[in-house]
Amino acid sequence: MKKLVAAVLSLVIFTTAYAAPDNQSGTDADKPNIIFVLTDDMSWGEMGCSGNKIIRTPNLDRLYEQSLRFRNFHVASYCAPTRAQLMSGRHEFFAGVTDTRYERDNLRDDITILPQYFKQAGYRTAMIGKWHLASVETGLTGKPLAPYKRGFDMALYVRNQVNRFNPFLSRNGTLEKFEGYCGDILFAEAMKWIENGDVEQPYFLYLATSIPHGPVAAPEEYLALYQDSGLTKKQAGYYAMVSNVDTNMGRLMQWLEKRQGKRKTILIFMTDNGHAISGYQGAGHNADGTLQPDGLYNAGLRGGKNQQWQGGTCVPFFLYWPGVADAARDNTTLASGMDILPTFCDIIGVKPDDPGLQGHSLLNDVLGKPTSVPKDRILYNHCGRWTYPAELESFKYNASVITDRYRLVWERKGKSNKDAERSLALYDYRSDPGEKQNVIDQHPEVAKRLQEAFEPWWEEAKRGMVNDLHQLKTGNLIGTKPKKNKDDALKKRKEKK
Ligand SMILES: [Ca+2]
Repeated sequence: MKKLVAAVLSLVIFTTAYAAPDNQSGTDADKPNIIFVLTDDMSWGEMGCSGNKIIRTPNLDRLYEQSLRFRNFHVASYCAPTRAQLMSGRHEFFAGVTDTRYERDNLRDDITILPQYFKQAGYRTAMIGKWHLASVETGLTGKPLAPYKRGFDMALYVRNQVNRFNPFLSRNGTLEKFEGYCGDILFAEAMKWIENGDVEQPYFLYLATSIPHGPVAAPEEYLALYQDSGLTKKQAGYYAMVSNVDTNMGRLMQWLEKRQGKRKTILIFMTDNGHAISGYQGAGHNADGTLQPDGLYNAGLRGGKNQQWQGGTCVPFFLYWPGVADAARDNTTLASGMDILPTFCDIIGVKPDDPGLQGHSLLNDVLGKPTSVPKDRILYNHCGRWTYPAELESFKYNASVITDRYRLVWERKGKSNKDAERSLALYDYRSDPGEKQNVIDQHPEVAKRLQEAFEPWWEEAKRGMVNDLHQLKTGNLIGTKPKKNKDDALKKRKEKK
């Protein structure tokens, strides 16, 4: 009850103290700073606040207790596509991103991206850590893909994974060597960048760690936390990396508390996909998304990274905003990584100019007002990752369709992501978050409606896959050529005889 009173009070204070900026010029005293922390390969499962009895995350648990928590927030089930959603406000396919490599992680260069809107609003901008939206220097229309050439004043980054110890990082294109552990370095550099700025100017900081993604490596003091836990060495290392993130979040939060002045700072913590250590299926998960006997705690969700169930796409999203969202509050709006860009634009008073924008602003949700996300919203989750663009059509049903209540999944029967062996399943995830009960026979009309929605979506999505289309058009196909079907080859040989 106390929490509820605090939440209501904070809302009352907010509504009188804050008015969303309605102009697009220069700085504005009402514009808050925004710090957006994104971790890599970490899920609801890796936090004490969601019931994990082994892991140590006291700072994230504290943030959870003070934050607005989006409980039905979905991203792609793997790295680069989620980042494409965040930066573009589009589904990743419509932003050109269908994989983490093969030049299909290049965020198309003909759209305005998130930091550019912050620049329009007069913000100072930085990104620190893992970019993962550029395999090459320039995009298909010849524009640069590096973050410091796309709206970030300062980018201290690598294209993909930051080395765990003593990493090299590019600062606006110039390599710098650092001493120490990557998690500590990224957070320290973030605070340094804030400290060195003009206090009169609002800032946007995007801090994307490359942990706890594999390879597993963490400082001894964090490994020691789990030495008697009964975990395997790899599992303990994974948890140790999470605990390092947690410690650094604690440092950042304490530091911010001392600095909170007239201009408030929004702190967001989010992760880029579901549970994993490394590996294609999501460590500890079987092909059907169930946990292996020695798998790690997954907060009751089915599936992990690269998979199509809740555990692959439903990730933690905590938002802390002093005076606005600073008490425990759960929100269950069907939200998406695509919503970040329109939400931030709404907060800073900029109108996105992208006609292909697909996200919705969550500002109403943040303010505790009725959501502006349509009740009939449908999210399309697709784990692209075809190894060769010529075979993308045969991966068509490596997908799931999510509504406010249901999730339709084309579940594969075999090991391959191709479409040969699949069966349809429907889950009522609101009442069955672990997706144990297939209710397709009880609700065939829902399944039919979602299947019918998916078909035209896929045709449209293909038109957005500019990098795949370019490779197909030029014949310069990058990736692993599929092996010829052995049976066909055998048949042909027999026919010749
Ligand atoms: Ca990831």
